[in-house]
Amino acid sequence: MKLYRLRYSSFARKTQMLLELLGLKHELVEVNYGDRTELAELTGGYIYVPVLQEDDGTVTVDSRRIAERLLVGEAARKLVPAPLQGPIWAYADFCDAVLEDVLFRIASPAVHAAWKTPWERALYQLTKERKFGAGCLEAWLKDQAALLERARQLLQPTLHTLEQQPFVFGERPTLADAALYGNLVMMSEADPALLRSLSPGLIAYQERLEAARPAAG
Ligand SMILES: N[C@@H](CCC(=O)N[C@@H](CS)C(=O)NCC(=O)O)C(=O)O
Repeated sequence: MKLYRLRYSSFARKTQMLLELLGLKHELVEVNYGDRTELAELTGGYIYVPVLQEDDGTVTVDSRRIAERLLVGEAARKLVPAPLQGPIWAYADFCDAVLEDVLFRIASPAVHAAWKTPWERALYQLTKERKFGAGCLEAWLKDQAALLERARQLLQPTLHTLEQQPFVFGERPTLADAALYGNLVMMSEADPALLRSLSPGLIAYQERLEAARPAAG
């Protein structure tokens, strides 16, 4: 199968971690920011990431729908084990909505600065400003200390949990960890210093989850 992603996308990196935890062989396709022809043709016009194309040609868009499709049978028993299906999905949704809403504002100015060409930076800025208003990237950079403090508050209960057990729901990784990881890797891809300033404990957790992936076959 093929996973279309942008390296800094929390939703794409969550999906990639799910595939890795499940030991599903896949090819990563780093989407060209300014030319999404392949993606548009594949999906009929949806050009967000992630998009998953399975070997039989089935195409699924939206990370939650991809997770719902992947997490059935043995895969669900592994990454959404009973009786915790409800809390695990709810924690993943918290990561994708509440947590992401703060963390992407912290990461976005650095993602913007990292684009190599002026037109990529301009296009990135345009997509953000059309949704969040003119000057949003500068405003988020200016408010970074307050945004980091809000993120620490949101993550504090999780950090307490992770002081007592290796993963969010216990001894083994679940969908919840993949969703949290997606958000953390968005931060470290933007600027590793950002994740460190959020909490050094999260770097150790990120490495622990990466080490828990089965070896690629
Ligand atoms: N609800 C979607 C959200 C997907 C999404 O917003 N993806 C962003 C990256 S995080 C994207 O593709 N943005 C396009 C762009 O930046 O041009 C999901 O969970 O997959």
